[in-house]
Order: sequence, then structure tokens, then C-alpha cells
Amino acid sequence: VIGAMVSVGALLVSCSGQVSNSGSGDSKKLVLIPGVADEPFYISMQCGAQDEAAKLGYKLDTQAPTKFDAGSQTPVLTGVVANKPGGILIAPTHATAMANPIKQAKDAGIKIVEVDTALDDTSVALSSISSDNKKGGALAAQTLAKLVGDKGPVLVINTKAGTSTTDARAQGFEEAVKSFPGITSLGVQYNNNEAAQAASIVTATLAAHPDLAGIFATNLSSAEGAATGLRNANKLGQVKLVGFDASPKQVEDLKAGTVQALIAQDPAGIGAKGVDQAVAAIEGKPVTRTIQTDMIAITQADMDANSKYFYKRKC
Ligand code: T6T
Repeated sequence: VIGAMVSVGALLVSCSGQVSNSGSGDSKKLVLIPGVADEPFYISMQCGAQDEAAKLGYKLDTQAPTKFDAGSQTPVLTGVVANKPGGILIAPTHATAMANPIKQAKDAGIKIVEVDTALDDTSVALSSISSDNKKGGALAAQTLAKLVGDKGPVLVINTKAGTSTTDARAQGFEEAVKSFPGITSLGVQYNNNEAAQAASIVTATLAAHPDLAGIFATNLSSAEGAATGLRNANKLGQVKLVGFDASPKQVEDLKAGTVQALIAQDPAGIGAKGVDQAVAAIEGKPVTRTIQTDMIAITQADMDANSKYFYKRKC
């Protein structure tokens, strides 16, 4: 279970006032630190990581921040480092703000693998596993263009600036949408990873642009909130919505016709491959610096055939 609790282990304070780890650590232990607790993308990642760790004879714990931000994730990471696991799989919640805390973990001798999001500084992690997010944004643009008949204003609802994955998706979308001359982008608005804020963005945008043709929501909270905003405005199906991710709520929205397409990622595969890389590093075997996992655009018409891509609420 992803929990918000952090176990800091037994800390000793030396005469010089420095804090050190009382234990020697456990090289057969891995810790997954997702972007946020209780969220189907990261729960699915945890399931994949746990299964793979068990297969390889390792133990995997998950310690998750309560909010998707560096301020919440840093103390979780610090607590984990104090227990000195062999490897940490982490989804950095900010591409630069998490650099120092993660460097400290690396300097403590822990093997660092990035899962999903990444730091701008590519020298910290040994391996990074994620979707090709820029390509995913372009896929969303092509999917939305088809749905709106290649014309009209479209909006991007993004999460938080500084999140590597969703920034890349928005960039991929904005670049790809330029090849459709009938489509105008109204630009990117941020919802702070809160579904309620995404719903408000939709309400305000519809007031200013009643002819809004389509929305690309770059992740789960953006897509769940955008669907609510369209429902509140009675614009369901009229304004086409393409959302990244495939949470149980998003799948319900697809079934109901509230959302026209979902770009599903492979979070369980990201978790499993993250474990493989951390274990290889611990065992002194070669690691792969960058691994990209699959994505798929799912519509109502093919959702039954693609149910294996839907995210889980528990393992
Ligand atoms: O879209 C995923 C993940 O890839 C992204 O980095 C952050 O948001 C999600 O976890 C969905 O909420």
C-alpha cells in the first residue's frame, strides 16, 4: 500500500552534530518513491515494481509524498536515505528542485533510478524509464485534430510547470498541432495537479471562447477535472477531450462519452524495468541509461480490447 508515512530508522547524532545512519543498510532492499500517494498511475507502477522485485529476490517498499511537490517529496526521500536501501526508484516531482536531495541520496552510495519523471541534470540517476512523453503529446495532437475535424480553437490543460513528463507532453502537442492550419492553440494553462482547478479552467475558457473545439489534458488530474468542467457546462461530446492516462475514473468517462480518447501509459512496465535497472546496478551489471516504454491511444470503440492498459487502484 502506498503510504504517506516515512520511516526514518534509527538516527545517531555524533559529537560534531552530524546525523548518520546507525545501520549498515540493506542492499537487497529497494524503495519506490512515486510522485504522489494513492494515485492509480503510481499504484500500477508499484504493482509492477513489487512483482519484479519478488521475482529477483529483492524486497520493495513504497514511501509516497501526500502532495505532488518537492516540498512533500524531499522529507520522504531524506527519511528513506537514512535507512540506506540498495536502490531508490524515484519519480522526481520537479526537474530542478529535486536535484540536490537526489544527489545526496546518490552520494550516500544508493543506486538511483528515475521512473516516470526525471531531473534536468542527467548525471544523477543511473537509468531513467518513462514513456516518450513528447511523442505522446504529438499523438494527442493528431488524435484531437481528427476528432475536431482539423479545425477550431484548442486548449492544453497541464499540471505543474517543472514536471518533466507533462511539460514534454505539452511541448509535443504544441509542436504537432502547428501542422494543422485550421486549428488554433489557445495555449497552456496549469491546474497545479488539482482536478477542481482543471474544471475551473474549462469553465473560464468556455466563457471566453464559446467555440472551443477541443482540449488536451496532459495527465490524470487534468483529464478528470476537464471532464467535470465540460459536464458542468453541458458541453459533453461537443468539446472533444483527449486525456493522458487511464485511471478507473477516466475509463468511466471514456465509456460514458465524456472523453473521446485516452493516451494510456505502461506504469507497471515502468516499475518493473526500474527494478531491473536498480538490481543490475546493485549487482555490478551493466545498466541502460534511458528506456522508453509503450503508450497507446484508446477510444470508446476499442476500449474493451485494450482493457489491459487500464490503471489499478490496488495491486
Ligand atoms: O501522468 C502521470 C505521470 O506520468 C506524470 O508524470 C504525473 O501525472 C501522472 O502520475 C498522472 O497523475
